Amino acid sequence: MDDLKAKYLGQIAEAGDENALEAIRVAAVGKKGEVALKMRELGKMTPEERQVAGPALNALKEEINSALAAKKAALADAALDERLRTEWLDVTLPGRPRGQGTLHPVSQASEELTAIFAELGFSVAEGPRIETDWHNFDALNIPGHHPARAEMDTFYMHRAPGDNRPPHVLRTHTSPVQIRSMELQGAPIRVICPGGVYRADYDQTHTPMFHQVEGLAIDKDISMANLKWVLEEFVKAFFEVDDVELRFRASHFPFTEPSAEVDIRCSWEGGQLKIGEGDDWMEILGSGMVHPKVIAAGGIDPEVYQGFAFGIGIDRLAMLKYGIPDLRAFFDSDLRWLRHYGFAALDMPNLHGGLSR
Ligand code: 2NL
Repeated sequence: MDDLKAKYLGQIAEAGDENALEAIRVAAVGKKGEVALKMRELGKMTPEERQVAGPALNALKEEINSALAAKKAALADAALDERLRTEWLDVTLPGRPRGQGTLHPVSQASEELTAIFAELGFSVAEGPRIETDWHNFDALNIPGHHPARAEMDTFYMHRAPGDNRPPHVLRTHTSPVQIRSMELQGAPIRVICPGGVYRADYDQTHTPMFHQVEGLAIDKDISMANLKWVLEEFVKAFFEVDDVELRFRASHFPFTEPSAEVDIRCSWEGGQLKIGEGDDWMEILGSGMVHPKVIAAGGIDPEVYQGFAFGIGIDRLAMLKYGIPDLRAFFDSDLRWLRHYGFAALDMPNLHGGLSR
């Protein structure tokens, strides 16, 4: 019996894992283990022998069981120690940096010019991009036969078969938003309408969707002098120059009379654009005094009220301001060119969506 005890306690001490321990348990104190076999022999013993051997076997069984339990606990402790040693986590490590998005330059330009016109007393209006042909064309004194209405320039929406009403269009300018603003608000009114517009045109300098801001000011004695001052203030603020010279060239739009295209004095010396100095002129917008028919279409009496309007391409303004040479950059969805050109908005808090546009 002492041999048995020495054998199993020795094996238990040597056991390297729980599986080894279990094998020892089965062999020693299992139902068919060595201790059980010995117990079966008790029946053949004399009562005197049995009185000694019985308690001794029970004591041996208990000793082996408690040695097994102690070793099992020791193995678990060792395993935990090993995990604590190898699986530690440095909670003081800084987080992994995440890729950062930025405002699109067109959004940035749009927010900047909205803020500038707000200081000049203009509110902001938005409208649908799918328009009635009346709001997009008729109200703006663009007649049915005008080339702007040609299939080539305008995206027309489909009508259901048998529905013979005129089709809706993707707005070709934001002027219809101004018509809607006049309808809603009446006169006097000062409003700008920035947003995306659509024309069926695609080449190196035209994309089928681009962005425009139109402005409208109507009151009893608004004149072209007011238009000139507002545009000067806008150009100075937007391009961050102290002074600027504007040149009005006679032009023609169906919705204004008289109409003028506006150039700003600039220089391209060394390929670098400087605004407000030099001998070159750069066209930046179209404008004029709102045609009386357009004022009437907005539900305002043209005998009492008059006003100016203008339209500017935001995409080109953004390109000029941030030095982006290629229109296609706007459609790349790629931040590399933005970083390359040192776009200032990368360093600015995101104001987008904070403005009602
Ligand atoms: C351009 C520049 C322009 C307008 C847009 C306008 C809007 C209303 C009434 C009268 Cl509601 N005019 N917008 C005026 C002049 C120019 O856009 O180059 N357009 C083809």
